[in-house]
Amino acid sequence: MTTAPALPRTGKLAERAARLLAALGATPAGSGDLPARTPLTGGELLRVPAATAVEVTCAIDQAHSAFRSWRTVPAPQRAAVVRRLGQLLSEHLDELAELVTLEVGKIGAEARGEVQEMIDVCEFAVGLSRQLYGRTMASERPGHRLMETWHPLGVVGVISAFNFPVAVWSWNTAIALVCGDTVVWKPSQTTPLTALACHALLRRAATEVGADPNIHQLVQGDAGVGAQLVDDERVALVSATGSVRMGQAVAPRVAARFGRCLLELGGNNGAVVTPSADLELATRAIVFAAAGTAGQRCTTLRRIIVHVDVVGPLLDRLCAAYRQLPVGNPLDDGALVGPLIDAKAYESMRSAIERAIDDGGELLCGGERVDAGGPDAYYVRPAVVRMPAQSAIVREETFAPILYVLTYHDLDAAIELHNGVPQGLSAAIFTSDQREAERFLAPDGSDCGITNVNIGTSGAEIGGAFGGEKQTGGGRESGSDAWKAYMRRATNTVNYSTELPLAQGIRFG
Ligand code: UN1
Repeated sequence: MTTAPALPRTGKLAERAARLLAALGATPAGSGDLPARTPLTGGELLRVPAATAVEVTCAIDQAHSAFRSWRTVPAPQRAAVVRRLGQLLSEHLDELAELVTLEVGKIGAEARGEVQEMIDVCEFAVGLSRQLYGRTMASERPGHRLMETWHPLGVVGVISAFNFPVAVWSWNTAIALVCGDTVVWKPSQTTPLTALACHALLRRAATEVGADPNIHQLVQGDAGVGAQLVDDERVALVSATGSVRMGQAVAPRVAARFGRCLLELGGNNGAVVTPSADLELATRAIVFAAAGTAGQRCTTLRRIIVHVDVVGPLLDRLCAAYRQLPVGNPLDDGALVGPLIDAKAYESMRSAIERAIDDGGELLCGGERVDAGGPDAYYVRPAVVRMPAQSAIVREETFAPILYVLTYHDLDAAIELHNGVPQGLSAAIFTSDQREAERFLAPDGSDCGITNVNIGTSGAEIGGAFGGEKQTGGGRESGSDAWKAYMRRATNTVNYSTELPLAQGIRFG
């Protein structure tokens, strides 16, 4: 272990968390079954009560009955809640970001970026509230109008993951609320405090603009709580972010009751680096995408596929940059890599590196634990591992900062390797050759939901639809027309003539 400066004690962090919660308008948690830990030291900050089965049912009841009137409030009026939420988030940006740092270990800049993403999506949703457009189509019948109308869907169950504890909630909730849905949120059990804070801010926003605060419900707890949302017929849409395993458990159950699912599951994101790439720019982009957030984004860059002619110079730059990455207390301004979320994450990182080495991989740099927060904190140096082939471990998503390096001779083979994994979230190509860039964006190029040129795989803007293909689950949330997943479409035909012409020219009687 290498040594870094000591961190504040857990007790001090707990006091800080309680003060932040109070400033954000949440009742500081007292006793309860759910421990809120900080990865900064691994210690317990506070405890939060978990919802009982009866409380979950009651939360769904309340969201369901709030929906009955919320759906008839005009969308631009519904937007008032989201507009106020955006303002409150701007006022409390630093406090909420610091709570994210305490609970998840993100460095300050990334935690503030996460809250900024929430503010951005609130603005987007407010604008959207006046643009929930349906089409009018040309009817084949005289004196008829054919059109579609988008209506609110119902209760949306939001299941979110620890790594974006607040932004993913906001993408779903801001859009769902302007669409006229109500929300029951089951956050990760690892992040109960930021959930309390968001819930308090949203309820405050609703109360201040005169809306029914029951449009949002928070249910905290383990997978059993999520299962109730999954199985309850009144939950029209289950929007779940997490592992492929979680998605495989959720999707068939929701499908069995003909509910809707929006899944944001694992990623195994790759970047192709071609001979014409600007290596300086590519290196900076790769370091942020692969080592940022300690490798714990679903968009984290996990594989680079580098042309043999540039692999040497690229790896020289990359390893030099990796060796200088400051790993440590995310409350310090200088840190760029905070801790892993817990011991399990560290174990999976270690075992993935071992498996990669067994497969003939060479650990070029990183991978070791850094002694920063005491025995229960898991700070690691991000790792770069050169692989002879895309073996089974490379095709898996390990939620930790490991970057696998593969090489290629021709672009077709690179694209084949790139797409040769079960996940399909985010992709990038670094090139100055327009043909190569276009080829990567073409139908026979990257098979991912997000595909970038000369930008890393992570850090997507909210204006685009976010999500991916294959085992990533196919869902799209946030920008573009992702709102359609949160509404139901009605096709309407209106006859304003005095005749009754039938479609397809049918004569009946
Ligand atoms: C996630 O990791 O769950 O593109 C979401 C990004 C962020 C969202 C990541 N806008 O990295």
